[in-house]
Amino acid sequence: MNLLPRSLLRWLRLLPLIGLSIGLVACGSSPGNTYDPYGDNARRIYELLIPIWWMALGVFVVVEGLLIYAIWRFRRRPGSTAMPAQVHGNTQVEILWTIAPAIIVLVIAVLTFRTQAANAVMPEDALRIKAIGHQWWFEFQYPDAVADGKPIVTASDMYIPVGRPVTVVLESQDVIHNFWVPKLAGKTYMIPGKTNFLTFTAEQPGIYRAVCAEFCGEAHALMRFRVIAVDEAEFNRWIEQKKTPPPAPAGTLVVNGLTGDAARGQAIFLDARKQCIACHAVEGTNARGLVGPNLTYYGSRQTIGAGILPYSPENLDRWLREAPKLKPGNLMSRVLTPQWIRQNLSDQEIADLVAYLDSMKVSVTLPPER
Ligand code: HEC
Ligand SMILES: [Cu+2]
Repeated sequence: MNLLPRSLLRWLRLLPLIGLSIGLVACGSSPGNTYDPYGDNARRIYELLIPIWWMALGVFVVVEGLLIYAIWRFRRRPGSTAMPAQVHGNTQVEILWTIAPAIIVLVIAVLTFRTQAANAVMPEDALRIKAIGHQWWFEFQYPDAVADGKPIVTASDMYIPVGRPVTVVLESQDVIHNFWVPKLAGKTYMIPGKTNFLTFTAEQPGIYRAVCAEFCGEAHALMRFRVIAVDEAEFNRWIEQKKTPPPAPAGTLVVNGLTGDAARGQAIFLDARKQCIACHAVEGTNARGLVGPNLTYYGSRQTIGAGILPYSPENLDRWLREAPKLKPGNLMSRVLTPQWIRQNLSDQEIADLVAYLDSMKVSVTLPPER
């Protein structure tokens, strides 16, 4: 004999499923959570989502309720053999279920247009930042902060001031990308040959994760960036430091047991045979390549390879050796193939390059991760 009635046992079998659902819902604290906005743009989208969510719940309850009621009320009863009454159509019901959804959709449309209009406002005093999508990394230019006739340029870390509207001018170098900072602003396309605009204000200091949200080729899933929102004074301090090119490199750094020399690293970096300057720029040197990210003050970056590794000299060493494996398809590895690296960069040269790139630093006080 069973200890528990059969029907109860059957319900118990649902427990793992319920546990799994609760577990998945608990993923809510992730950095991509749009239910936890920290910016006005994302907050408006969130505030649009909530009424739509309730309307959807209402539709669900009414439709499923009617369905369950019909199944129960008109179920086959024991002993009944007769065919149920066969009906076709009911004009009143059909009018009702055409008009009711139309009204719901209309309400959603009005709410959506209101949100879109509010999010499209571009205040005159907004800070402009140009964001350019590349396969597979994001470039950021600060046209309001010009040094030596050129805007400050960086990649993967987008610094913004807290509490001040930022208008991101979105462009693409190659294919269609999509700029998405889930906790700050809605997705916006970066389209080659067309300029889009996205305005938002970060309400609190923080490091916000962001991604490319449009499939753009082999390494699309490894195309990330961070928005680093700091208070206005700190932001201006960052800008001012970036306006001056890095000083002549000096000092050494121990990476994986080898002592890298920053000055020697710079010489390797600038040596045309080592290829780096064909694709990378560093302000104040004759490295002016535009294919890859601008590496000025690289030592202050938060990540390596468009967000795939946290920044550290050890990870930079890994990137220079294993980029083809760490980020399959990346455009640097078309030239720096595993074989090319083996033949052209010794362990010592890699240590020197790491020491050089790591030596270029600006000082910033980082806000918390959100
Ligand atoms: C063919 C062009 C090309 C050459 C040559 C090249 N790179 Fe790159 N590099 C790139 C591209 C493109 C990326 C971005 C890859 C990605 O994230 O998808 C990159 C990324 C990097 C990064 C990471 C940048 C970031 O934003 O995190 C570093 C560091 C780097 N390269 C250093 C070097 C060094 C040092 C050399 C010379 C030994 C070199 N590169 C040669 C194109 C090149
Ligand atoms: Cu992309």
